[in-house]
Amino acid sequence: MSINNGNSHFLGKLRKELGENRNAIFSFLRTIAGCERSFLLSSDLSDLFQQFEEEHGKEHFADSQFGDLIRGTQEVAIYGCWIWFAYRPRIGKWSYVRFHTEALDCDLMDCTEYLKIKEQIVRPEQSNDDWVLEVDLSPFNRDFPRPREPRSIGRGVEFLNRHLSSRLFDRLGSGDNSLLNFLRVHEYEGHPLMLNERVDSVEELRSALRHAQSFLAKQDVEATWEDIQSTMNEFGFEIGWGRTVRRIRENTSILMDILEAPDYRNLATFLARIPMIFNIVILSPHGYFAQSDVLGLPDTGGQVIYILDQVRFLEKKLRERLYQQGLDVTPKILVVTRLIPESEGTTCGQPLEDIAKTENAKIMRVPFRDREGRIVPHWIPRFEVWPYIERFTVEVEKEVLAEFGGRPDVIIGNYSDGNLAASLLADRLKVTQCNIAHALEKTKYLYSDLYWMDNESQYHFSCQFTADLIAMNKADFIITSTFQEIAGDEESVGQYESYTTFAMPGLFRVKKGIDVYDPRFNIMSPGADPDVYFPFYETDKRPMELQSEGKDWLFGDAGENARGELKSKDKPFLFSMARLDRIKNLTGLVKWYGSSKELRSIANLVVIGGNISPDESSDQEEREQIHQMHNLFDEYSLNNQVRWIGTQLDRNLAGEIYRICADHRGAFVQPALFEAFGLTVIEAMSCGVPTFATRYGGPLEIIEDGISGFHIDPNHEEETIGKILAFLKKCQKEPEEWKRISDGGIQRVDAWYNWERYAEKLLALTCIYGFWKFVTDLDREETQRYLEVLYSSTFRRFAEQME
Ligand code: UDP
Ligand code: LCN
Repeated sequence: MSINNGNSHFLGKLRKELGENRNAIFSFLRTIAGCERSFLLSSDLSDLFQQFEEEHGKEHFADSQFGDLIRGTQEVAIYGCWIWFAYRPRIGKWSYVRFHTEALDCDLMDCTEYLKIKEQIVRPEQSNDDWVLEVDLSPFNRDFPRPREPRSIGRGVEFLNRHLSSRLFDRLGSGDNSLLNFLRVHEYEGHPLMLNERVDSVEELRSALRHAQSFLAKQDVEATWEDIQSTMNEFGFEIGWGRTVRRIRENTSILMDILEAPDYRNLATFLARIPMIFNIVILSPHGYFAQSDVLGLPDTGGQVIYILDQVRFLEKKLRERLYQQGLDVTPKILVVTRLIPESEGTTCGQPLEDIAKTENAKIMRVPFRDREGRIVPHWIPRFEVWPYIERFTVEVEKEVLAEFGGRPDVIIGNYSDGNLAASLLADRLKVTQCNIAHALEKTKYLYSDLYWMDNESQYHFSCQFTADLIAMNKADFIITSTFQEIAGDEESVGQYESYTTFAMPGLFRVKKGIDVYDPRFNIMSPGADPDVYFPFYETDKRPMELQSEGKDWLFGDAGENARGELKSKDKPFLFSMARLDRIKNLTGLVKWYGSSKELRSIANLVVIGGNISPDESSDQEEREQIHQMHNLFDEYSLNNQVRWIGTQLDRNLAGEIYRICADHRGAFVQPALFEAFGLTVIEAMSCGVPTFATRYGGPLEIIEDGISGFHIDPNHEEETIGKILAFLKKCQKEPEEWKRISDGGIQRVDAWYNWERYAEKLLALTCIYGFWKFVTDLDREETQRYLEVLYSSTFRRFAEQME
């Protein structure tokens, strides 16, 4: 084991404290051992620590290394006389420390030793197996520079630009032609773009640019490419430099500057202006994917909204770009999903569907097939799609090539299954791959890795986590909605970070699965469609029919798609809307409300989610939640104060319901046990509804507590109820308080969650990472090969067993 200086200092201090503060440390370690549990989470440890300090005084570990260790520990493993601490002193950094409770000594260990202990605890029969498959991607990335500061995490493109420009500078100095070659590969339907064969070396390019510049200087800035085309062709230039002389001048001059001395800003600007994106494939295989009547169906939620909005804004930006580049080309976007023949009431059985509010974007549906090639007719949960992905991808390849008449320019994967399919397809077609996780399941389920075998028949995490590892390491770039999605915060582990080091006993041991400092990560938050989610006070934009339909759902007869009535209609109401998954915790919210007399006296409650009749649901978890919801209504007699709407509402109508909630001076509550991002949170905020949202996941970053909404901890019921009550009471006395938070939410979304900016950046990233892939020798051939082995030896084996 090699210990660097920082670590040896840390260990030295710990050992010194062991000598000086022996009794207190020993006593606390014994408290841990006394729990008689094999693992403790950070919250368990912090409860024990708090209790210890209450009993023994705070002075023992004030300003101590041991105290810091306890505060920064994410997990404790207890095995025999050893207590192991997985210590995370800061974002993305981990150390493993073990104490011997009898000898009272401590050591720093490497992660493999720690993982082995965890494996021994879970599967003693496999005891200390040195020969299990150990996945370690670090050797492949050893030479690639990466940022060091947590603040640089998720700003990969900025880092990459700096790195690329200095590399390019060295290369140009040594007469390298890579930039030139890159400019020459671009073509559209057989027509060359940017440069023709007259320019064959960097010297010739410089000379052509000089000629072009003196020629352009004499032209009218408003003249178009057609006006100057023949002369430009003779110099060696082809269409793509700009529509007008003004733009063409600008671009030739940026390129001259780059050839002189590459500067990262110039390089980024120039790359983003090259016409290299015409056709985009977006993969989202699982769930019901359609434009209406699917939201809220099992496994069908924010990802669908996200993609449909993304497509509209991407197409708009792409059209604007191509126009500015001087091309009269209509870009094409295909969202590829699975075709589900048995999906009555939706369009999920149709092979092609035009996407509304776009010119040329379509949903393409390709079926899942079994081994014999028969179409799988029914919906299947996202955890069970694995055996079908490979066959699906092969069929998608044919369909996409036929639809585009060629290869796409970028493939964007969504969620674990879409990202795996994107990896396979991008590999086969040799195009740039972008991943969007939306939500990684690993952090959602406690010990989903360690005890994977216990849950395998329901969740198949063997396949999913292997697929995640493959896809996240194969992608050219990764988009995340928040920082915490990558690297968590000071206290909690990020979703991607949880893939760094973990064990799945009996499957593999992951020593280094991902590095949160990887420059492929880019944070780009989605937005909320401003045509649908706008402030309640913009009355001109609110159609009367929608308002009265919304009020009917809230205050009219319950009918068979709703339960409960709001008897006092003038009260403010708390509102929540989500898929009826356990993790969304809508039943938790109903229970909090039911059990709080005070809350019930101040406000009503409205929840939208699931179905009223369990027979209507095809999903086991949803059926359980439906039963639980009915039980809560009965147990707390909620029929006069809670309206539960159990049907899928069109999002324009849902938008209006947020606004009616604001009209009533109510609040939105997002009570999830974990929420990866939380589109409903930004929707509610955009409509001006003060929002309380879970502190576990994206909402922690979206909302600034007390300014643009509030954080709640769904595990601390009383505190949460107290926080909501305090706000409602304050608003009764000081109505400006409600307005303050409502305005704060609107401003926050305006400033940070914006689809226009998102689309602009996604296109720029595609160009820059495409260039990276092309010009450097870093297209990671070795990594690809390694991941292929993982795919065949592990993923495929487990996926085949599922069929
Ligand atoms: N939604 C809806 N009707 C429903 C349930 C959800 O319109 O009955 C929409 C909601 O407005 C949001 C999306 O579905 O746009 C859910 O996204 P979110 O990110 O909140 O959660 P997810 O379902 O993706 O986990
Ligand atoms: C999936 C989730 O679970 C949500 O938290 C996100 O908002 C949604 O996808 C869109 O990315």
